[in-house]
Amino acid sequence: MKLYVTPGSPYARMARIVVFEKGLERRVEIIAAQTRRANSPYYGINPSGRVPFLIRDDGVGLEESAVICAYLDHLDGNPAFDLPAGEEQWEARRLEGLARSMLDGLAVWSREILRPVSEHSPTVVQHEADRGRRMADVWETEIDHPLMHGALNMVQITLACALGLDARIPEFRWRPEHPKLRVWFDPIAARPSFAATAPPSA
Ligand SMILES: N[C@@H](CCC(=O)N[C@@H](CS)C(=O)NCC(=O)O)C(=O)O
Repeated sequence: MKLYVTPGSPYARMARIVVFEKGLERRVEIIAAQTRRANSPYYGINPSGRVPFLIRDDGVGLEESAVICAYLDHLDGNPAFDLPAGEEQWEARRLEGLARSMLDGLAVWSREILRPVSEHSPTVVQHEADRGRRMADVWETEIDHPLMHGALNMVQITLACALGLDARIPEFRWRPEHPKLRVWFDPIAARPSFAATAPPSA
């Protein structure tokens, strides 16, 4: 299989983490895609131009980090990161939505500051900075939830990839005012799968 990524994409990082955690390095070739470039040859592979993108062994392409992570996790018939089913699923899905929402905002912020300075929108930057701060405050409380502890799951992976965007966004300084998040994040960030996929600083 081929997994198209960029080194700074938090969504691609989620898929790369699952590859590592599931020991799929020999089955999944990681390929750097040229995104956000006019006429990139990558558009011939994935017309949306987004990463992550997984080309399965049967040649079928999959988009969306959540779908790709679930596919890779289920390959061995023994999924490790699935969220609970039954009545418990609603709590799990609520938290997954909250983590994804934070990640989506931070991804917009990091993209905005990567554009040429003359194209930065102060309005977008302020909006996302405010959102990022509010979401870190929410997570400082939600981090006590039992699902955020114990075996790694998709909510934990999503939140850790969101918080790890501080490497790309110097102004996203969540650490000083969120001590519980810090204590939660540091051991996760030290896992080999997270260390190997840490985003380069912008
Ligand atoms: N909802 C998608 C988001 C993927 C996404 O937005 N990826 C960004 C990188 S962080 C991308 O490929 N951008 C390239 C572009 O917009 O052309 C997912 O979860 O996989």
